[in-house]
Amino acid sequence: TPLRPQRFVRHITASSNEEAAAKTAVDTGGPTIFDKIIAKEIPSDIVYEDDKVLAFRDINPQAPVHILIIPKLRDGLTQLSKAEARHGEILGQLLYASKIVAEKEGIAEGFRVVINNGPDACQSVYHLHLHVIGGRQLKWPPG
Ligand code: TR5
Repeated sequence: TPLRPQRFVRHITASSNEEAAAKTAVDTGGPTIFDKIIAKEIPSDIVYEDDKVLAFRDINPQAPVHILIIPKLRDGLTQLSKAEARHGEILGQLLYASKIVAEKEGIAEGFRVVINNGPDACQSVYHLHLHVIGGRQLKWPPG
């Protein structure tokens, strides 16, 4: 029998609702839920904010500390793979904000920063975001 393309095999083995949902999410370039969070039309638990970035607690935390850091201006950055040289500054600001957030949360000694890019990485919201995860012993490799 012919081999099935790996992509298909991975799609039918999605092991959680989140994974399955992420498989259906596509990068349309349209507005996302994060626009409403930035506009404060939807409440969020903000832990850090400056003129360029916003950090707030993930609604479905995967660890005692699970914070999302997003650029306030998406500027084409629906996902990391859309990054261009002009995004260098905001990318640096997001990464630097992860350190500030880790310190604020008391996890600077051990934390993880994750960016899920695209369906195969289970990205579900197409507005670039860093996950800052910690507060427990994290496993490696991630799933
Ligand atoms: O799967 P990716 O990497 O795209 O991460 C998206 C993250 O956004 C997930 O960890 C979700 O739990 C999180 N998320 C989704 C919503 C949401 C949120 N975090 C805070 N507040 C949220 N609201 C109000 N609505 C969401 N749909």
